[in-house]
Amino acid sequence: MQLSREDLLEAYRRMRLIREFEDAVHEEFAAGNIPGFVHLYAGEEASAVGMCMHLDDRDRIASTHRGHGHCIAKGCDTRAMMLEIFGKREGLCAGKGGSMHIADLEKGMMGANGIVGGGPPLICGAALAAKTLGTGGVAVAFVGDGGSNQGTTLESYNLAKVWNLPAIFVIEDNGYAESTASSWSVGGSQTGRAAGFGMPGTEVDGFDFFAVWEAAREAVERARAGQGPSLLHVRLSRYYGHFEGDACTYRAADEVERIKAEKDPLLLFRRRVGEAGLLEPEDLDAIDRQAREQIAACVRDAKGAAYPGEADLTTDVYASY
Ligand SMILES: Cc1ncc(C[n+]2csc(CCOP(=O)(O)OP(=O)(O)O)c2C)c(N)n1
Ligand SMILES: [Mg+2]
Repeated sequence: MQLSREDLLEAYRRMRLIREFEDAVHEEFAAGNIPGFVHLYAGEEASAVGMCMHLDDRDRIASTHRGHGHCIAKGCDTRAMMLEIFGKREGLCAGKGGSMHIADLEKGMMGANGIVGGGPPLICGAALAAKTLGTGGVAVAFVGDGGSNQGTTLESYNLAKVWNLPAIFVIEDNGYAESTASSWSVGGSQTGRAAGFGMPGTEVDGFDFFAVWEAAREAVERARAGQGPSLLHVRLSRYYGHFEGDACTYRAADEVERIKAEKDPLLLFRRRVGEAGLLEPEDLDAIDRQAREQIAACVRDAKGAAYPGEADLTTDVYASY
């Protein structure tokens, strides 16, 4: 399996859309236009996109509190997402979820999650359903390094193994859980933990889209072939604070600037496809322009849209089956 020219353009488009989306949300939050708590995914794009490029409508993902990138990578509509984050009625969840509870079940995006470690049990259910119904689908949980220490995550590894589920755990290790360094808080190693549960675990350079794509390909192939769960330990970095408003006193002043200059995932992608003669800079510049315009339009629409009204208060409270 190889990446076609269309795949490369699509991967770059999704990564650029995530970056533009997050930069725009950062600005709008600072201007006081967005209610609630917001955690941004900028810098981590290669992880969500490298994995989701292998997924289709059969497949489910569970996200974290840092969920916008996972949504965009899985194909959620950026306009409906932006409206949701602004709390507007036409948002993806009718303006009732916001950033941390954004979901789109039609796209197999089971939700951002305010509960750290909440995603892994969900994907065990989704993977069990896929296995039982024989859909060929896989289920992927994105989990932070902090989330990797939750009992729910470790219990899910065990369930996924004993039930031989088409499940993949993507540990997005951005070096911190809030202000706590993962080098200080994670015992043993992520791949060692995977081995302890009898599943393959792979260390992945999360700045390198191609490395994530390759490791994800193997994990998805295994899952679809009925060979059970896998874990990827993806090392990456977040560019903004833990949440919008975080003063980041626990990080060296130049830490992020250095990473941005040396190994930004979009920069690395551009360099790699350029050196290999796979895409022209103009192809990528056109995507940059389109993404900027698309996200600017989302923000304009979100600002102009209506909030839910009183009559919306009691709808969407219970699910009907
Ligand atoms: C069960 C639970 N405990 C604590 C919190 C508070 N909390 C929110 S995010 C966070 C840190 C998560 O770190 P990590 O999993 O590494 O994800 P990152 O923010 O780095 O993407 C914590 C402790 C929570 N939301 N849920
Ligand atoms: Mg973290």
